[in-house]
Amino acid sequence: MVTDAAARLILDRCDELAALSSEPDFLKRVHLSPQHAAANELIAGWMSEAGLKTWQDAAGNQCGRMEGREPDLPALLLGSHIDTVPDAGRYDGMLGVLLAISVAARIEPGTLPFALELVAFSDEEGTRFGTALLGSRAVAGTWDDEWWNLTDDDGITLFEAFQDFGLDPARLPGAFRRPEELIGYLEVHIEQGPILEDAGRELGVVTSIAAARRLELRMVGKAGHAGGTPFERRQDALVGASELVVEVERLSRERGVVGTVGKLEVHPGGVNVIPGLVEFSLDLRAEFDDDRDEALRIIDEAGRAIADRRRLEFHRHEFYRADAVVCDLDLRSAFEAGIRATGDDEPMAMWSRAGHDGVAIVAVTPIAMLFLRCKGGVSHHPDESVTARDVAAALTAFEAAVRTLATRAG
Ligand code: HGY
Ligand code: MN
Ligand code: MN
Repeated sequence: MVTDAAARLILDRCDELAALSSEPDFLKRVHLSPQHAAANELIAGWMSEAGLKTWQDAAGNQCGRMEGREPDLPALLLGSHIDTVPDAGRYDGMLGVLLAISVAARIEPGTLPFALELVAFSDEEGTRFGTALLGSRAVAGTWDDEWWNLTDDDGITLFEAFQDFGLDPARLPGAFRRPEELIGYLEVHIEQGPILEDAGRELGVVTSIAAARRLELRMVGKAGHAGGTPFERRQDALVGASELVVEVERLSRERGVVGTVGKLEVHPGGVNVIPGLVEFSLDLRAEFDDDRDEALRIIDEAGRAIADRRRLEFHRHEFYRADAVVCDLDLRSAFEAGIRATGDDEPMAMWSRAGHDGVAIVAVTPIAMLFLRCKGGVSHHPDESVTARDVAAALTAFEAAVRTLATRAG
């Protein structure tokens, strides 16, 4: 049985990682940053203490491996991500990596019928370059060389960021894993929503990961004098964009999808100038691809209608798309056995409204996820929090799931 001391160790390590931030007043750790390098080093030390051989792969992911009964067996991969959104909580991603390390520390090396590999993915959020899952898509071998030209807010390309980090872009294919090297991927993550807490459950098993699309939207009007321009002559890009923002929420509620406008920039941005241009983001998710795509079609239609009515132009550019991913039933049943090992005889199942690295990894091996509740369902916020008791339950379930797969594999 897992002690609270084991849970406390994990929470203390989350606190240590939370100190590795590019910002003094809040947590932000992005892909290929000095903070990412420091986090990899800290995690490599903990992986090594747990009995793993460690390396940083050609994409900047921190990896570890424990051999099974014989050398070079295919591996069960455990992991999550260590990058964050701006002003993040300290458990989104990191908790899953640290739980995986604690599971490995509880397994006797050389005893499993498969190898155990751990990975701390370097970029699940996409905070620095916009496109997400750059670490896990390298592992999955689904890399797009177009991404080398992505730039961050300082105009640094992904290619240059690799070099600055000490990685050689030409050697990226070294990170690609082949299906025959892996037997599956397990990830434990905070739910990032209130469903488990509202149901009074510590843990839940994930059925599928949301279908998602992310777009940049633009409303183009005409800047003008805030005093002298009569309303009937205005082409106010901000009023047009605002109508669409409210419509995204209304349509999402009506259609049971999840649309969010998280970024919005007004140009030219003068207090006495009618906005001529608004650039804003759309993050759209649904349980199924068709629901996502139909909702986007309707939002697009609404944007055009608002633009027509207000003599504006409406433009959209998609920069991220991930179709819904179904979790593997065998791996999922191992997590259900894990939940039962904590005394919960009716494991709760739910689809993940949040995206995860498993969306990329499923291209190379089957995946499954276990959720643990987080206080108030809060995430992507410094108030993100979990209890030691729930972390202990998650560690018990995670270890039991690995041992269940080992027993099945004989
Ligand atoms: O946005 C998400 O769903 C994830 O936290 N990256
Ligand atoms: Mn996140
Ligand atoms: Mn996450």
